[in-house]
Amino acid sequence: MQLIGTLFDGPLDIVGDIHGEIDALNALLAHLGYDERGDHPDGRRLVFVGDLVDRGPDSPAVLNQVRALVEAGHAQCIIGNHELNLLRDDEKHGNSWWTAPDKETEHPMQKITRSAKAELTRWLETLPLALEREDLRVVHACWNDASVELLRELNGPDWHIADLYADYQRELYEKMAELRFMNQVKKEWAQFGPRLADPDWDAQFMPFKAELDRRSQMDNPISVLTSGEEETADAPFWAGGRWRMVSRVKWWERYDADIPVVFGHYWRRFKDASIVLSDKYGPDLIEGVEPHHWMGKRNNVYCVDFSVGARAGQRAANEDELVCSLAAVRWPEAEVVHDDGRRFSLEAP
Ligand SMILES: [Mn+2]
Repeated sequence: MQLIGTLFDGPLDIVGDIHGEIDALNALLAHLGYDERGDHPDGRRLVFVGDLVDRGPDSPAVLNQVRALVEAGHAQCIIGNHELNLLRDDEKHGNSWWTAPDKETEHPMQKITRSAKAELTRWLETLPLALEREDLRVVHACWNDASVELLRELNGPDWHIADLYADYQRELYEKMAELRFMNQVKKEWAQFGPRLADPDWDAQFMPFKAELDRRSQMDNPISVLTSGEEETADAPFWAGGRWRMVSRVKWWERYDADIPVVFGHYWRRFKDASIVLSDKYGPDLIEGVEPHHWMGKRNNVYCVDFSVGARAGQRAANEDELVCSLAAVRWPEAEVVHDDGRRFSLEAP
């Protein structure tokens, strides 16, 4: 399979993270001009940046719809960190509809059946981790040249992303065990591990845990592309219910290539974004960047994830759901279209 694939030719509509919000997807596709079969009168085609699932009410419907669009040749789709969790059957907050369908969920959610799960797993295994062409790159979280290069060299028929991910993790742990590093991690864990989920802990920096966490992310190119670059934090910080020793990197401030990148993942928000938005990863990395401006060192990088994944929480809290939205970037027009029909021009990259 193509881990790094080739983007369709012609005009594209690149859709941000959907997170199970099937109504938002249908509304957005209608505003973009697609009919119910996914045909567009101007021959446009869709690209999905991943994170189709979790948090919203109907992840199976979104998967089925995107799969049908892909199989009909109307769309391409790449893997996000949430699809990676599904492929690994790794239970995380918001994905029990897939990993543990008998469990009660925080918000109402359509569950997956056993047979649909097997079939959708086979489909997800066919999806690439990034797409590229001469004038554009699309990835879920981060375009990192070294990681893309490693994966591009592996393009071939036999890969399963979940197996490849497990290989990278195993290699790292073997390397760290040889260096007797894991003994240090264990010692540190015995001393401080139980406090990591205690907000009242006078948090100590844990250098061995920090290094293991950093390398688990950065030595695995699948992790880099699907959830971004990370670095050792200056001090422990509290986010998403635990103390963390590594923090996310604004990789776009280092991105120095001519080719623009469109990606999702980072839960960008409008200025007055509501309180239910996740604090899972700590600070908002896109704070201060206008919602419809290019960003980064070369002003040619754009995040199209407008946090529609927070809508389930907003519904439950009776908040204005339109603070968060689903959006798409039209290319080459460089226009952003939201699921309520609002349109904004990006400046030239
Ligand atoms: Mn993501």
